[in-house]
Amino acid sequence: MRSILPALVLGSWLSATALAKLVVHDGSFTPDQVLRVTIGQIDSGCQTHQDIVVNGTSPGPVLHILPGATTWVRVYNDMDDQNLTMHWHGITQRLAPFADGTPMASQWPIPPGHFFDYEIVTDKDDAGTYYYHSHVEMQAMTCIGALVVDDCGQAPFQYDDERILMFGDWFDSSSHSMASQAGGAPFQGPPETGGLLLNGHGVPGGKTAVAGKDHTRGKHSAPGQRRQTEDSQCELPVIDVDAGKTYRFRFIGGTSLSLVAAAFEGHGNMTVIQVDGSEYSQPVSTDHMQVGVGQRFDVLFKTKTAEELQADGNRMTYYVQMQTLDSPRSFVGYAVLRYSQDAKIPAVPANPVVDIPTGEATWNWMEYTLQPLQPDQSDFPSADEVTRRVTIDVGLVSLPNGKIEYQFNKLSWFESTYTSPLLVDIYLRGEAAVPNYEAAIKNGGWDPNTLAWPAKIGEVLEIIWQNTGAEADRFQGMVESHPFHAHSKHFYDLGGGPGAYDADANNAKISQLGYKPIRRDTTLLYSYGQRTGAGQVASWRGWRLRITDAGVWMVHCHILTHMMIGMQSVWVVGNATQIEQVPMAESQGYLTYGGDVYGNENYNPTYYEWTNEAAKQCQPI
Ligand SMILES: [Cu+2]
Repeated sequence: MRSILPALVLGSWLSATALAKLVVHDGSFTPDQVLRVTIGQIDSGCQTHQDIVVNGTSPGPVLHILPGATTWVRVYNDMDDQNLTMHWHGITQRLAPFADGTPMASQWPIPPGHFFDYEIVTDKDDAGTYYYHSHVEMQAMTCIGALVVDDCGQAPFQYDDERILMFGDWFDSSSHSMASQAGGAPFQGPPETGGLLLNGHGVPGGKTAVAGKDHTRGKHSAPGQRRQTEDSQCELPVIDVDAGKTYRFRFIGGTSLSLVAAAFEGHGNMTVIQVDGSEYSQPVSTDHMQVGVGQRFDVLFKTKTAEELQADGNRMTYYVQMQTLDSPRSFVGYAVLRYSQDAKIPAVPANPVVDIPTGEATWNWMEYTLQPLQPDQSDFPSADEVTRRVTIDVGLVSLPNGKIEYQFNKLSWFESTYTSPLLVDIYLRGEAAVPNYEAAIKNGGWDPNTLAWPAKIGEVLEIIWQNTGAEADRFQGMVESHPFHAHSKHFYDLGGGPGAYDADANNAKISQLGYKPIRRDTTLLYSYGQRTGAGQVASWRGWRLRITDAGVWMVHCHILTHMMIGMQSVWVVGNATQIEQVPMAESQGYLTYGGDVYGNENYNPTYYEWTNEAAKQCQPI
């Protein structure tokens, strides 16, 4: 029904199972999912305010899709004056190069009043926990939702039911004004979280939770204003469970800046079974979770039996403690694990209910620990296979205009760096728009002309993040933690530590431990509590990966305020011929702002559809 052209067979760098065709999304086309993004009312943090919502709420709806499948998600930009994109965080999108949702890197943003049909192409082994969020400015503060790739058949672990536990930061400010402030001059200083949210709800610092009352909704506030609502949403967030069951808890680091630790009062250890989707891990037991911005952890959680609840005085609620780690000020917040919907939601406890380890324990949590469930299927390259090491110095500097900027080997990247998306530019100008590999090698990995980082298909890269003490005025010698996220292909994490990376020492450590890393898409370059001289090396984090998928892919810190002041990079994998997978005639609609792939009520867009034939083998459970 969707096809108007016969399927085309693709180049050899693509999966043999992939087919592509041109499709018109006219009146006969029904998207698999629809997301409408607009400015709306958010009841959160004991206040109501206006910010970006998805299908009327923040977070938006939980999307369930299948592995080994092509899913079309229609995203409407119903905002009046802001651009929009949607990124499918953790999905490689190797077969949908224009649908990765990175504005000015892989696509033009969706103009107000238009929609874009995102094609999400999953691989057969992509089952796991992901999320979607806008990649424009700091819209991901509220324009966000969970994305679950369901298992193809039975999951390798048994559980009765599942719950999403998505963390968020609460701020007394809108995403647009926070973004303007972050990029402003003079720099006002790093923002602190106002409170932690679980699935969009929470009680921020300075607010008193209301225990167990009926909800009485406050009146809607005027646009841009906040008003205190006495009852509405000033209760602790709740996760409802039944006694005597095993749950798959899908933790999602949907915060804007906080590294969050969480633990459950009065319950036994959890078992980690997956991290960042895509590959199950060997089970690892832990008494608390630690989830950085952009990370996902799936765990098995056993609830108390009816007898155990009875023995505990028929208690029906237990606290979930959530606290920020590795930030100048620690915030402690709470949620409630509830065994009966009749049970009253308790108020915030006077004191912390569990002891969550901090400091050194933060930096050691799950390090050199998570290994693939099926090690024989691991594609972890050995140290001998590495063809190039890119060492990236992470710095913070002051500019003459009073702004401050994060840099990777002295390069910052902003949405405003390019006047058109680099992928579009490569379509229009071919090899001239592709970063020059030789020039980049001589320049710390990035090409001074295109301001992008090239990689060749077939390379085995080691990317070493090297933290340095800030050189910026007022912040000299400061060292922070950064959750670095890679779009497209997942990497193998080599670990991290204080000081400078020592390849021989770390390779020896990995072989001595017999450690086989698991695939990840977001890992933390920790501060290790360091303070050092301006520009001095402070700590490191290492990644290793095989370069396979042509396209324009971003690698960046996932702290939204850090992204706003330059902590992003654009990588170009492959040459122009390898990247231009969509034939020129069929790609025209993608090449201009508001072009023919951006539909509205008067216009049916035409897309290039990639199909993963492996989808046919998957039957959902
Ligand atoms: Cu950062």
